[in-house]
Amino acid sequence: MSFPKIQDVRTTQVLAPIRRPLRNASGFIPSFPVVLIDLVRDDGVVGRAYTQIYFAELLPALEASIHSLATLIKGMPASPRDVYDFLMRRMRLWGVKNTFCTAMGGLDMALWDAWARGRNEPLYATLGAQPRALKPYYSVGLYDEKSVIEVAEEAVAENYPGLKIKAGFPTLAEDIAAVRAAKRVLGERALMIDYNQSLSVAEAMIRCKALDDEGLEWIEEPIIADDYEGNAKLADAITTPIQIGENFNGPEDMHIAMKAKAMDYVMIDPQFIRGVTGWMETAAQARMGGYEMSSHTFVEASAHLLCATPTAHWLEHMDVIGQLLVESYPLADGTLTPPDRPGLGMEWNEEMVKKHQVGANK
Ligand code: SMN
Ligand code: MG
Repeated sequence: MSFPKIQDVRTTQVLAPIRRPLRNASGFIPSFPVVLIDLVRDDGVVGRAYTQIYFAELLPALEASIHSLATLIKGMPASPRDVYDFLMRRMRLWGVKNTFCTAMGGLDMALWDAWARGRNEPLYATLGAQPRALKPYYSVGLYDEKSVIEVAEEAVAENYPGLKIKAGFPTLAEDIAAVRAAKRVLGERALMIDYNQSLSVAEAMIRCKALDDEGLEWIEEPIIADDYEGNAKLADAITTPIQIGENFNGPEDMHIAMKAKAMDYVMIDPQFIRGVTGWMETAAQARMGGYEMSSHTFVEASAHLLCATPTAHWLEHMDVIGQLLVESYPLADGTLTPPDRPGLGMEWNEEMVKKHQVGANK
């Protein structure tokens, strides 16, 4: 059997408008800097995916990384697993971390999208899974005791079974006040908080202990993400589950974090985990270790991937590129099921993309 080959990789830098600008304890994201990827195969199938970076200033570097890797794989058979293995070998001396990691994740997602489109089936089906009604939570930024009421009401009005807010105010009292105010509105719905790595281990120990009886679904990234030893101490001392994983650079980091017992739950990011291929390698580890696995951003790819994840937990619903898509991924009755369109099911809304495009050929 001969496989179609990778002919071209085209990219577009955009600043994707988001519903609520995202403030967290470590920075501010007014709109989402994203690189859209169109991977063209020589049989005419185009695979679509995107990558994101948190600061507009870094967007050109992300786009350049995608093109650098693309030059290495052009002309190769467009088999996602073979391309993944080839790049891991070819990049061994330099490593595939950070921006190259996300670039590779984006290319891998585009290759899988093309693969599934070529078979005229949704990605979940290509992965041998059925569509599932996933549990989405509404994910927003840092809101204090007063302003959190409006977002919590939004979550309830839209029937999300959960809400995640950022934490990490100057004082613990402010964190607790925001949590309690949100809880009052949410009732039985889940509440998660995310410190975005802003605390020292000592401070995290104090704050997490103080928050331990607030009925939180999880406490996310209280300290530096790859301080696995520190995370393990917290996970041991705190009853509320400690959640990490969005900063895992590839499935190798899941392996290391599991060995360190660094978390109770895991949530991985489709680009940072290195695409569909890296996700499936991590999902297998999560099953072995018995870890409930949630997703980080990338609603579209995550929706398909969680259907093929044995320990699937929550779907993070932070709509980064919904406004740039022809059709988005709506909630129904408080659940989200991936669409049965071919591949990931994303088509660019050209008009909106043009409007938000960055760079010379606008
Ligand atoms: C987050 C960080 C950066 C961009 C988007 C989202 C956050 C999360 O850590 O978990 O939602
Ligand atoms: Mg987070």
